[in-house]
Amino acid sequence: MKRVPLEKKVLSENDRIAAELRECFREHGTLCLNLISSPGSGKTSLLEKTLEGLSRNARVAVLTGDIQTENDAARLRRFGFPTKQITTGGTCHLDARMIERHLADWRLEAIDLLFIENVGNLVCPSSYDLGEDAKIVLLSVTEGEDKPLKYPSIFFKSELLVLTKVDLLPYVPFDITAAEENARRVHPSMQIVRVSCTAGSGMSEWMAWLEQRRRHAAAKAQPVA
Ligand SMILES: Nc1nc2c(ncn2[C@@H]2O[C@H](COP(=O)(O)OP(=O)(O)OP(=O)(O)O)[C@@H](O)[C@H]2O)c(=O)[nH]1
Ligand SMILES: [Mg+2]
Repeated sequence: MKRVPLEKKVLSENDRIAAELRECFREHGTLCLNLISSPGSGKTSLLEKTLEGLSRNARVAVLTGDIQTENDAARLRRFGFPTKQITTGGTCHLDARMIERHLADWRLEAIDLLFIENVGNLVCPSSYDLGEDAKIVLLSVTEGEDKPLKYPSIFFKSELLVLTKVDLLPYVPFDITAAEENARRVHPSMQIVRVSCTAGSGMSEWMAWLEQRRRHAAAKAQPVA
């Protein structure tokens, strides 16, 4: 029986669309960030806190992915920035075609910073390039410090680790130093910020990281002649 290498084909088609998206982002100087974590690690909360802290004039937009519900888009729309929900209907990750489709009626020239909140899942989203400038992985202190070792792919591919819910550290047996060491065993140059969205700690480091990445993307922008 002849085997059909379907997975490879699907992924290479995804890579083709992702490369086109990346080129578009670069032409327009749009910084695109892909936020990935287990369900409930605090992706939407981090985005809420981020949008709350931005000027009303900031040229920011959000695509947020979930299997079902518009809940996250409803939470994020309150801040007045363009926001769309991508409901996958069962698929456990976003793919480049979903991003392309949902961006079709947005003008990238009016967006400096595009956040993509992926479907809550620490495994599948790591295999799908969305054309982003950087993947960001979130790990909350209730999940266990061994997760970078158990799910190395996403920690290897992410530029930044956001350790979330650090306000809960006094109540959970989570060794934050070991978590950071584990992340750096997988990805030695990984940048790390410790954040609490409820207490607000670490938000200035996170915002500074964003600003530095945004300036970098703007400097790299190459408008089409
Ligand atoms: N104590 C504490 N709770 C938090 C913090 N950030 C988020 N939470 C809570 O964690 C829960 C999940 O947060 P969400 O922001 O919805 O997580 P998510 O990663 O977007 O979840 P999915 O989109 O379903 O994958 C909510 O009840 C939040 O209030 C934090 O910094 N500290
Ligand atoms: Mg969410």
